[in-house]
Amino acid sequence: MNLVVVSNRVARARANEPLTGGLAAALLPVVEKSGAIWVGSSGRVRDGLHKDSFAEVQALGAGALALLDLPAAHYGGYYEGFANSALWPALHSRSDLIHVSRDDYQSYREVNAFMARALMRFRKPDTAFWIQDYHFLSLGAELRDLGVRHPIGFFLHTPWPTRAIIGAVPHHRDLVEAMLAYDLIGFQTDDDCENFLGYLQSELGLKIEDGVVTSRHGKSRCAVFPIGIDVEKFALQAAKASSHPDVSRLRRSLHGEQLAIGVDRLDYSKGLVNRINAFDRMLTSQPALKRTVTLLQIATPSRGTIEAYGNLQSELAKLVSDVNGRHGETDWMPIRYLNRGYSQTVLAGLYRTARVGVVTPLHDGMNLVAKEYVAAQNPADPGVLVLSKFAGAANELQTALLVNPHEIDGMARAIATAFSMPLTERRMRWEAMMRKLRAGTIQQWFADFSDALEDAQASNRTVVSESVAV
Ligand code: ADQ
Repeated sequence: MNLVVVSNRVARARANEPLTGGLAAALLPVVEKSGAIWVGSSGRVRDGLHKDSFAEVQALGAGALALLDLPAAHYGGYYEGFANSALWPALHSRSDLIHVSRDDYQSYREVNAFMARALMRFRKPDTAFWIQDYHFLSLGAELRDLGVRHPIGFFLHTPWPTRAIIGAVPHHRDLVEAMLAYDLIGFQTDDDCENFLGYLQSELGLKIEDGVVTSRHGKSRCAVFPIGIDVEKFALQAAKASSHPDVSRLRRSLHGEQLAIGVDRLDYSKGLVNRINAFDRMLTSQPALKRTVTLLQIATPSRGTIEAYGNLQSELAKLVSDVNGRHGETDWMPIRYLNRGYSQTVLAGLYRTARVGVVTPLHDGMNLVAKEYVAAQNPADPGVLVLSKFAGAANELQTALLVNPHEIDGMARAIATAFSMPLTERRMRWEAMMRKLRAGTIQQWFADFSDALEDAQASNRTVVSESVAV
């Protein structure tokens, strides 16, 4: 099978650029090895584009990376507009933040159609397309309209919410109907898959049998493929990174305090405000912890031109400064707050230096930081993961200290418990999590989805002629 992977962002749009998006970071090593062609946005836009607007095609392992300039007239409406101001908030159960301008949906569909036309250049008899994420819900339908009968799979990296919440997105029926052009639709968790199937049944009145739905496009299989990381590579990177200058400097600066770490894109779904409030609450209720602990919060700015993100950035900066102002001393600050990206190597070393990993999203498809933190630990003296129940990763990482990020007191207690946890318990919890990570690596995820895509198409599209109208 000749695989073409499509995502909005691709790794290395610019040489040596740090990867701060989960999708790009996760996909790079496997796509590199598989020989697949990875197509995505170059990050640039242009006027007057036709389908051959590839800025460049460069080698990527045994395959290639193809970067596409997107049409300037539609980019804002597609990316900042419909994808990130309608779909993203809804998919993370924040329908209060949905904000769409009049032409956003049209632009979203135009960019999906534009991408479909561009992809035709990679079509060979044995090609299979694997589309990533919410930016391209309707790309499969556009490819079908161009006559593509090849296998097309789709994987959603975010959660899929309940019918009521997705129903708040303008044109939701149109979009979900378009998704049925995919042979295989993958989700991170059982809940996401069940919510999606529930929508198909109750909103579209479709019949589902063993996860397979029949529509006018033929059959689409819906299934769960929890994404993982390259566990061994990350563990090795973390061990080596201990001597990296950035990591050594951090260790030297600690003067015996224990470190907690948070690493996130600056996004309202990540629960950053609640986390800082919990750290504050912990220091207020257990003042003896002052000077003995520090939180290193790395929050990389993301989608800054969207109002909700700009507001969050200001709110967090103010909150951190308030907590530091109240609890800090001339030679100790409770929170070190950084708005920048780091290489994966440095990040691995920072995780390993921290006794506690704090990953407390309000909603998250999976959350790779949780998995990376676990993989980076020193087996002889591992740290403790404090993890939100609402991250997909909580399904696998059951021996983390699971918290409800809306319960600030409970989170404060869990962080304090993590700091004081004895070595035997830390090891027991960590070993159980490592077994889970090793059973579900990124390599496994890639292989499972690709195999399922091959199988799904073989059985599904044979029925196109006897299809049932949606
Ligand atoms: P994201 O929402 O981007 O991903 P996440 O899964 O946590 O979230 O991945 C973030 C990735 O970016 C991690 O690999 C992390 O190491 C990296 N990163 C974050 N901050 C960084 C920084 N400052 N410097 C360098 N690297 C940084 C989406 C979904 C998730 C899902 C992933 C993958 O929202 O739920 O887990 O896709 O499917």
